[in-house]
Amino acid sequence: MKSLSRRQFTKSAGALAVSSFAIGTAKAAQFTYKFANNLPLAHPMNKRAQEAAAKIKEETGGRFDLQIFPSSQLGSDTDTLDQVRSGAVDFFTLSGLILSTLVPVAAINGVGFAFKDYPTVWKAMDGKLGDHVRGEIAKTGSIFAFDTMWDNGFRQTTTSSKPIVTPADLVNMKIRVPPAALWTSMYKAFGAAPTTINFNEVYTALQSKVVDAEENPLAIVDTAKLYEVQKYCSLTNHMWDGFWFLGNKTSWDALPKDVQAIVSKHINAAGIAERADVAALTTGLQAALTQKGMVFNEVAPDAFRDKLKAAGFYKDWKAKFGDKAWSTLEDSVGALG
Ligand code: X2X
Repeated sequence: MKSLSRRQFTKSAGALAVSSFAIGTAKAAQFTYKFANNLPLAHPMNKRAQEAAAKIKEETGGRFDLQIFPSSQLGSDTDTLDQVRSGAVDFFTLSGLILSTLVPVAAINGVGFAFKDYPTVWKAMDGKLGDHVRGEIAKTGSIFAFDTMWDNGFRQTTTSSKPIVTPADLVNMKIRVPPAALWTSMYKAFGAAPTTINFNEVYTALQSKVVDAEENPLAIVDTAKLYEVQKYCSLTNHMWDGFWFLGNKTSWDALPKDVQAIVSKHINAAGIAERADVAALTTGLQAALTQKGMVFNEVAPDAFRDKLKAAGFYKDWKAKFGDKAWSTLEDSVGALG
């Protein structure tokens, strides 16, 4: 939220300007907004957000200060979703699947083995499928999503116990899943034993063997140092996951139009740059993580897809998402289930 009302700012601006001229101190920002996320500082998301913050500050002449809170510093994803709805935080990047606890259709990009590659992902998320989800997010009235979705990545499966080569290897596997019905449902369909844990507790849960497995894109396995507590990395590519850059509607509406335009321009551009970073990182990370001791293997995805099909996973989720959303997904990725 803004730190000073407009009237307070006008009253104090003169004094601040004089003192900053005289002693060279920075002017206090008129708007200080909080951006919370669950990723480590080293992840491209935070690097690009920091760059965007600097550009926004410069282009608004210091009026807008974007404060970044990485690594779930302000709370777990579940807590932070409440905070962005209430306005306690102004911006929050959240996986569409977790957002589905509030906006059910937002989980749709996470349908198992739906997306085959990045061109297909961005065509859908920058096109009709993304528009549909963004529209549903706006209908909440409390939050909205920026135009550019940020990349999390294609998710891979890590374990401390054994590689996942066929779907049978997942049976009874104690695997951590993020807090979202689609994730739990998918691992139940595989016959695994999924446990819901917010990301800020994943490292410890793996270390203490509360769970033996988790799944995340390589950029996270690396930057969150999950390789320290996981041995095997199976390239299952079972789902593509992205972050909606969410804003609190009331906070946003309190900004002058020119500030809004500068903030959205730089946030959306940072999202595009972050996509390229994650894609570039992913190609080199298998070698880097192998050096750090992880053992990689590939899988035949058809066997996993067939297992989900046989368990009724696609049929169930088509019914939950509804025909319209499902056909928008299938228009992008081809027939499912
Ligand atoms: O919680 C996770 O695993 C993460 C970081 O990938 C998400 O935000 C969904």
